[in-house]
Order: sequence, then structure tokens, then C-alpha cells
Amino acid sequence: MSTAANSLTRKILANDVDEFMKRVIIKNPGEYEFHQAVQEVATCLIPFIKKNPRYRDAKILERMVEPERVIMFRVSWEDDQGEIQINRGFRVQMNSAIGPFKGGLRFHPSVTLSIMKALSFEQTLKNSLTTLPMGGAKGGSDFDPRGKTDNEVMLFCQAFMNELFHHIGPDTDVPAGDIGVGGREVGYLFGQYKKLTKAFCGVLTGKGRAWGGSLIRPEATGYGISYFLEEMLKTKGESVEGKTILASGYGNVGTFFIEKINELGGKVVTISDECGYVYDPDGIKGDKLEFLKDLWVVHRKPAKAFADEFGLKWVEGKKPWEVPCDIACPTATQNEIDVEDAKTLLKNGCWCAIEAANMPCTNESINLFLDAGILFAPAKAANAGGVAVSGLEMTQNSMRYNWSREEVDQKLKQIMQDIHRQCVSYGKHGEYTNYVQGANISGFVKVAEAMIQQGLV
Ligand code: NDP
Ligand code: 2IT
Repeated sequence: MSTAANSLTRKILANDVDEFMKRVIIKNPGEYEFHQAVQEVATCLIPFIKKNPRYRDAKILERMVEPERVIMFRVSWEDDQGEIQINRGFRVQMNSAIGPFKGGLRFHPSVTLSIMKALSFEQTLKNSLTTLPMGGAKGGSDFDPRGKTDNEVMLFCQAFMNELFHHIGPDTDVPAGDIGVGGREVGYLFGQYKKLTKAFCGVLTGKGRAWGGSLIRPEATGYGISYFLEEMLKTKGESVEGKTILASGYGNVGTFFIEKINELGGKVVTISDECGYVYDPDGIKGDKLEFLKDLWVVHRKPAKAFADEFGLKWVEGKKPWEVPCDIACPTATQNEIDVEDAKTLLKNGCWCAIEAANMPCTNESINLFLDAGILFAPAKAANAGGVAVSGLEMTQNSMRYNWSREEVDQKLKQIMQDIHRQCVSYGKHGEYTNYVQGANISGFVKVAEAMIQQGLV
């Protein structure tokens, strides 16, 4: 389908999608991120479902937007000053058709039920794309890790697990990290789970190497995005070599993305946070990257500290998307790129956008990229490497065995290539591949078939 036909098809189908969305919005009032995630998927799936009435008759999409279970709970703990703190905890167990619930935990003050539902819905399709048997979930809390001591983080994690442990287990639901939750937090969560249940088991992924963690899990999301990018560029006879790339967040995903891009000969020239961005025309590498790796993940420090340390340009109050580039890769959080940012990127010659964060582009900006006919990779395909290696960690835990770094990296690369193949097989129209459509349909079919085979549960 040409890009002009893309937008025409969207208009013709708008009525069916609007009807569907009306019901979703009435049932989930005010949950804007959830509406956004469902709308993106429904726009691709409703025409497909029309051609495949068995999915329509079984009401698969209607069932998929209803979480199997939502757990919301109080987390009370005492900070270092002896003051009582109250946070809210969440776990949305969205879909277990193809495996135990699986997905990260996010600790950030912006966390709401809407974001948890949106991300667990995305996770269901993402996990299906990995080819591994994992259902979809997401959880977290509005706890703000910035400025907290190590002791406070531990006390919070223990209080959070005091409730969560009732609902998870290696064969029911296996959480992992996300924003604000890395190796340290997974350690404290695991320790508390073990104390409460007396079980040493693979209930979380992203564990420490010495106690059941997989090699390459910390690197997996960033490396996987780079592998997916290579596959996309190959379809245009291109490679990462010599390309100028913009990134935003500089946490787990952002820093290992930069590391792999450097290895492949590309140049990442920006990182950012809510306050502004750092511009480094020479590319973030060597000592600069080593410094950056710890800046957020270990020290929870702002992006400006990076500019100050190395005398780099700091642009206050602006987003990095105004810098001319070949490739844009948002690596921080949802809705980082809006229509205006997308217009600026296109105007400055950007010809590829790849979502590293979850839902970093608004639906309107995605449509603009698709209409412009540039390469565009949605998060559920591009960033699936993290959860894929989580799946491999589960496999290693079940076998009570560890694969080498090379073995895990090789499997990760194969999975990313496989996801790319799936996107092309469902999304290619003539010369153009609509990766959004490819990822949504391919992820959906496997879950839908499993739901039909398991009956009405
Ligand atoms: P980290 O906590 O390691 O890093 C998050 C980064 O994003 C930090 O630089 C943080 O800095 C920035 N950030 C967070 N919230 C905001 C905000 N509201 N506005 C601007 N910047 C923000 O998280 P990850 O690297 O793990 O996650 C990044 C993205 O990748 C998320 O969307 C996550 O869902 C997604 N993802 C993560 C995976 C994983 O395995 N960890 C797997 C797949 C996707 P600051 O708060 O100072 O702005
Ligand atoms: O968004 C994601 O895929 C993650 N945060 C990783 C989830 C996981 O279970 O490894």
C-alpha cells in the first residue's frame, strides 16, 4: 500500500475504529494512555479482523482490552527521617494466553493505572512477537527514586513486595525492571520475596549474575534495538555506519543502545531529560559513555551533569528532536515525540525513527512518519530484546544452567531478526513496510489463536 493509500485507508476505516474506541473510552474513562495504546492497535487490527471473522466472532479484541486481573495496593514505609510515606502499587495482569504474565515494574511519580494498562496491553503483543511463551503484564508505583537513599529504596522495595508476592510466581507472573527499577531494585524485591515464601526461584528477571540472572540482560534492550535497526536499514541497502542518531533517555536502555551503535560505527549526538538536552557533535563514546552509564542508573542524576562534566553544549528547556539527524531514537518515556517534533525531524531530513522507549511517539506523530514513508519501527517490535532475554533467563532458571555471553547474544540477535521478519511478512505492501501494522497483526494472531483454543476463560 502506498503512503497516500495508507492515509486513505485510515479515513475509510475510521468509523469502525471510532465505534470500537467509543466503547473502550466509556469503559475506561480518563485513561488517556490506555486509549492511545488501544487506538494504535485497533486501527491496524480492525480491518484484519474483518477479513478473519473467526476473531470477530470470538470477540478476541474486545476480550484483549479487558485485563484478566488488576491489582492496586497501598505501600506504606518509613523514610530515613522517620516520616511515614504512602505510595500506590500496581500490577496489571493483562493476558496469559501464551504464557505466564510477564513484564516490567516502573517506579516513577508519573505512574498511573492508565499507564500500567497501556503498557501491559503493549507488552502482550510484544511478548508474542518474541516467539517465547510469555503473557503480558506491567506494574510499578508512583514512588520517585530520585533523591532517595539506598536504605530508603530497599525499604520501599520490601514494602512493595509485601503485597505483590501474593500475586506472582515463576509459573504465574514474572516481573522485571523498567524505568526506575534496575538490578539494585530487583535484588531487594527478590530478597523480600524469598523471605516471605521461603522459595528461591525464577520469580523475577534481571537478577544478579551470581543468583540466577542471565548474561546480556542489562544490555539486551539497547542491543536488541540496534540489531532491529540494522535489519530495517538493510532493507534500504543501508547500515548504521556513519549515521547521525538522536537519543533521549540515558538510563538502562539509552546507554546500552549508544554502546552498540558505537560498535556498529554510528554516532549518537544527544541525550536529554525533562529539563533540556545535551548536544555532543563528536558522538557520545569512550569515557563520556562510561560516565553516562552510571549517571542515572547508579546516581539518579540529571542530564545537565553530563554536559557540565565534559564541557558539552546544554540546551535548556528544549527537546533533542530539533537537531538534524538521520535516525531518531526516543529512549526515555511515553509521548516524547509529538506532531510538532515529528514535523521538525522530517523537515531536517530524518529518514528513520525507531521507538526504544514504550509509546514514545504520539499516534499523530506516528501517522505523520508513515505518511512521509520513512522507516518507522514501533516499540513493541524494536525494544522486545529486553523481555526476550528475560524469557531466556526464565529458560536458564528452569534448566538450572547458564548460557555464555556469546550464546545469549546470538539468541537475542536471532530473535530480533525473527521479529523483523514477522513485521515484514504482515506489513509489506509493495516497496513499503508498515512495521506498525506488521507488528500488531503478527503479535495478535498468536495470542488470538491461543485464546480460541483455550475456550472462553
Ligand atoms: P531507566 O530508569 O534506566 O532510564 C529512564 C531514563 O528516562 C532516564 O534517563 C530518565 O531520566 C528518563 N525519564 C524517565 N521519565 C521521564 C520523563 N517523564 N520525561 C523525560 N525523561 C524521563 O529506564 P529504562 O532505560 O529501563 O527505560 C526507558 C524506556 O525504555 C521506558 O519507556 C521503558 O518502558 C522502556 N523499556 C525498558 C526496558 C528494560 O528492559 N528496561 C525494556 C523495553 C522498554 P529523568 O527521570 O532524570 O528524566
Ligand atoms: O517494557 C519492557 O519490555 C520491559 N520493561 C521489560 C520487561 C521484562 O519482563 O523483561
